[in-house]
Amino acid sequence: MTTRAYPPPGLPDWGRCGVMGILNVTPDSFSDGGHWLDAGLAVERGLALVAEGADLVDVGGESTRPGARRVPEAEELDRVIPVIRELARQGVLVSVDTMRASVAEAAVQAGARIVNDVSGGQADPAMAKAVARTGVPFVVMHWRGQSTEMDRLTEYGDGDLVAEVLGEVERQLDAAVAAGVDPAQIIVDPGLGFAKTREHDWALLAELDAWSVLGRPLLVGPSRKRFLGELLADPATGEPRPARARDDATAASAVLAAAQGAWAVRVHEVRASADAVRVEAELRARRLAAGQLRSGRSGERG
Ligand code: PMM
Repeated sequence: MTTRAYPPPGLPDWGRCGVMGILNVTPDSFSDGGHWLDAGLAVERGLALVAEGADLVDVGGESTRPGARRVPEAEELDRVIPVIRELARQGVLVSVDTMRASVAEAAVQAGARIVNDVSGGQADPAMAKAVARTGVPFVVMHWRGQSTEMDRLTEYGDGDLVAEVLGEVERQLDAAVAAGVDPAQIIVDPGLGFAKTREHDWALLAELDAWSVLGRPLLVGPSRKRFLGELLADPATGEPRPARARDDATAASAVLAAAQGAWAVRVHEVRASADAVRVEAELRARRLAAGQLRSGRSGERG
């Protein structure tokens, strides 16, 4: 049966799957690179995401698309800090999407309330300690290597893929906790598209409820990803559907993640997913009231 996770302490409980709007302040992200590089435009975009129903906004200054090269630290700071400061000042719940401890700490000082590290602390050995110092929630995503190499890191055993990924994430969690991160502050993420083939992404999306064994809130990022583009490929040419035409499929994935108990979904185009998770929550409430579902929560504090 599907359980729904409590949020980490200090974050609001939306009573449904939350929606994290994506704000990539980068020239080269795979579907929206270059759109929000100007800080003023980026802030406007962040506020627009909230107006469309985002519960929080994830601000990133470094693309993690396959093949992307690292951005110098100073440039990453220049891109994200002014945007985070202004959005936080205007009351927006902001997470910072970074693999650098220094950026994470500066972002929290500027008002970010969550650190979203796609490497789950593996890219920068100082990250977990920095997160422990700040005390904010920490997204630990399943990750096997940098963007330049992740497409070569898609070998998994012949057995149960979901169990294998969960086992790797458990080791990432142990490392974070050993560095001082409070387990109650950890949010987990299967890392769709990161060191994964289309088959892997589908297998993970089909079994998100298995993640409740970790007892942590689950964030899921299907937005505009390759597995959706390949599903919707042009029947005549076999060309994947372009990234910006994958938003309806993203919303469908979001609601299916919500139905499997996800704490939040991370999406570029907010409105459809925000509406979809509200439909899921309403239906869930009615099914609960009618005794068709048992209530259940994972991620209990402590
Ligand atoms: N995907 C991307 C970037 N950051 N963070 C989390 N927690 N989960 C994800 O799946 C994720 C992420 C890549 O997508 P983008 O470049 O369009 O932001």
